[in-house]
Amino acid sequence: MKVVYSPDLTRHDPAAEIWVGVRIVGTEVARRVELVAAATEAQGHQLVAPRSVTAAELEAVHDPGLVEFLRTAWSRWQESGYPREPGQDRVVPYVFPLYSFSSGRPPRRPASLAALAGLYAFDTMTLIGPGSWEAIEAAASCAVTAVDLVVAGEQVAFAAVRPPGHHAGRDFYGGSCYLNSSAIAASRLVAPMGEPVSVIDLDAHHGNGTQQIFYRRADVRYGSVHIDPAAGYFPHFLGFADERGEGPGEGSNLNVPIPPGTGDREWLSAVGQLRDLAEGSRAIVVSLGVDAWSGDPESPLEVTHDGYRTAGTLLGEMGLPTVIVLEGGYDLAEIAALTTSFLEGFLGASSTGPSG
Ligand code: SP5
Ligand code: ZN
Repeated sequence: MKVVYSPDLTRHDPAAEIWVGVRIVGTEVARRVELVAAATEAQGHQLVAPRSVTAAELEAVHDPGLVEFLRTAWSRWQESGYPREPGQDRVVPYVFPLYSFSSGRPPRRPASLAALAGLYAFDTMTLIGPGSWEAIEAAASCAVTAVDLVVAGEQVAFAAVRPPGHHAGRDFYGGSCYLNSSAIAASRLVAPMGEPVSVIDLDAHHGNGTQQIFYRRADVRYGSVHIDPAAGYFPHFLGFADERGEGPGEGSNLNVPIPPGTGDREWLSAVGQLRDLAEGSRAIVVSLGVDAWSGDPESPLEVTHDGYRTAGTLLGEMGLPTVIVLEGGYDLAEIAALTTSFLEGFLGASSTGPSG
């Protein structure tokens, strides 16, 4: 299997998260993806460099205004002087134009860059600094390169990337995510592979961004198993079971929220439901977050290494062309082993599965 990876992915250093107004140490660090890439290489997989993602590929799922903001925010932040006064060395929003704030009308474009950040960011935890754009773009480049490989006939390709993407929507970023690599990959798969394409999201958190991008689309289905937002978990406002898609997308969105403490048995039964949603798809994208692992600092789920291996088996058995994209997973001692467990399960099943 080919693993698409770029050293540029390590250039993003958010350095911190602003959580309940307090600057705390961030867990979405560059080392995560270095460990994953090294472990896959040690297992005999070949690391390949990405080609550049095109503007058209980005804008198939994202608002050009969001892309332009992310591309230019750090240099504009420096020009605006915030690093000196008040002494903030990362792009952070401070005011948010809520829907009802402008009586449902589209908000004005503010003159202040700190205010503009609030037009695109939905939280204060997702900082932008030097090198952020290069890594954000590289993650999308790795995702479309993995698509190229699958379109060219590979059964599966793995985009070993960060920052993650599944919380980023058409015109918003947050949850440590900026551009949605999994959604970019899924959208890019539709024309060459046919529809539907399904995104199966195993990250511990609901992928509200992927859901939003495809909510009214029938060509890409979205299914997710995640920590129940009703139990008090991020992204709090989305990820409930009654979100089933709308209009042409009605029925093509499936959320399986599960309570804190859930272990392998029930998590894997939910993965089975996601597999059913993806039945009949021409290709799948796996949003592979490994933060459902029992010791992860960002989630209270209790999935084991064997659980991830079996999830890999369940999805590999589908025998469909598959692009795997790394999402969350924050324990540096375990992220590589969890990822390789999934990949071993997947590859063991797909090599003996229905389409060989
Ligand atoms: C891609 C991904 O897994 N994003 C996860 C973002 C979840 N972040 C939630 C953060 C909630 C506050 N965490 C503070 C921990 C303090 N101990
Ligand atoms: Zn997560």
